[in-house]
Amino acid sequence: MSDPKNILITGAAGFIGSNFAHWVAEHEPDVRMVVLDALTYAGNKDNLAGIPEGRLEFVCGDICDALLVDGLASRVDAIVHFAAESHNDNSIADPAPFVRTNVQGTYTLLEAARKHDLRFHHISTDEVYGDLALDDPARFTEETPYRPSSPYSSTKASSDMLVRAWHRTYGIDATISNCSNNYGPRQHIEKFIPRQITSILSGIRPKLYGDGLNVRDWIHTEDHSSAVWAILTGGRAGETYLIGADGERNNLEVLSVILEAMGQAPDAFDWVRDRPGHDRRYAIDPSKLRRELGWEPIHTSFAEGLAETIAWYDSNRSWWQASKEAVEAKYARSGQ
Ligand code: NAD
Ligand code: TDX
Repeated sequence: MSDPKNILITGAAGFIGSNFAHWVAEHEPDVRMVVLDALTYAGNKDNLAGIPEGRLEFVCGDICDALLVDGLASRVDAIVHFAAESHNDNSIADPAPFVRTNVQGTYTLLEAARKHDLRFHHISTDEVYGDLALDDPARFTEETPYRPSSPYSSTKASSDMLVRAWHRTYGIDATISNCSNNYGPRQHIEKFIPRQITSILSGIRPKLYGDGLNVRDWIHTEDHSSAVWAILTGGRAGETYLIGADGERNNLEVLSVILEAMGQAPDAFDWVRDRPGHDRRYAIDPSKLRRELGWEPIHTSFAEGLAETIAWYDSNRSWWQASKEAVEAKYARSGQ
């Protein structure tokens, strides 16, 4: 058990980290947050708007900057590490920033946690386990062997290995969570769900990779936040927890829900080139998290969560409109 009152959150100008910071602001009134974020193309300081100034200090900087990280670590009692290069398609086009941020950045934070004896929670992904066949009854568990497929997932797997080694060798009080695909407000429009929503809002036809039958296990980002808090405060040192909300759906099904909710014809989309090495199916067995920490998701209706997400992109056009053209131009260059 830990009871952190001052936490350093990395990557909280991005999608999941910002939603976590809002969750903490709302649910944990005694906790003060320091956010370290480099504001890459994926970071947006406005994502933290609305959190009272006394609750959160924003520092623009790189998690690979050991001096900066050391200074911030000396002022907190825990690190929650979200910062990463997070998009598979980008990692295929240019893996270099993924190796740097995801591997070297995690190493830099672990060294600071070791020096200052901090609680450390590492945010990872189900993609470290590779993929499952569509007809396989199995789901990923904490015991599933690592078998990452993409440059992105292999750097996340590497960062998980560093965390495990720093726990075993140096005894740092670390936990890891591997979560499934998140959806919700403030997700970058390069990702599947917001790309399709913002395309429809812009009069562009949605794009489906390959045969559209790849399965992802969707969880609302607010449920991810509550699970991370449960693990940060109640998780056992050295343990891994899988986070998922029984949300398996193939991409065609997800797109169909979006098309219907937005008043489009069921076939109003284009099939495009598949992603090289495209993982077929992810599926999480979250039993350990539920059993040990009593966590339960609150967003149990995917259709409702998606409708709220569509409404968010509709009423926050200034958040995404300026970047839409460039994102689509980049995809067009790779035939997607
Ligand atoms: P995101 O791309 O939206 O945000 C990443 C944030 O990290 C951005 O604000 C960016 O500016 C910051 N960042 C990148 N490089 C940095 C550096 N060198 N120093 C400091 N800050 C840096 O990502 P996301 O989708 O919110 O993912 C957050 C975390 O959750 C990642 O670790 C990702 O692997 C993990 N995850 C994501 C999903 C998902 O569905 N998106 C699922 C499971 C796990
Ligand atoms: O336009 C698209 N059309 C399409 O069919 C895009 C952008 C994606 N896809 C497919 C590819 C995947 O099967 O949709 C699925 C989801 O794609 P992404 O949103 O790129 O997510 P994914 O590759 O599954 O990875 C996500 O979940 C795990 C996050 O981006 C990762 O950070 C996280 O670790």
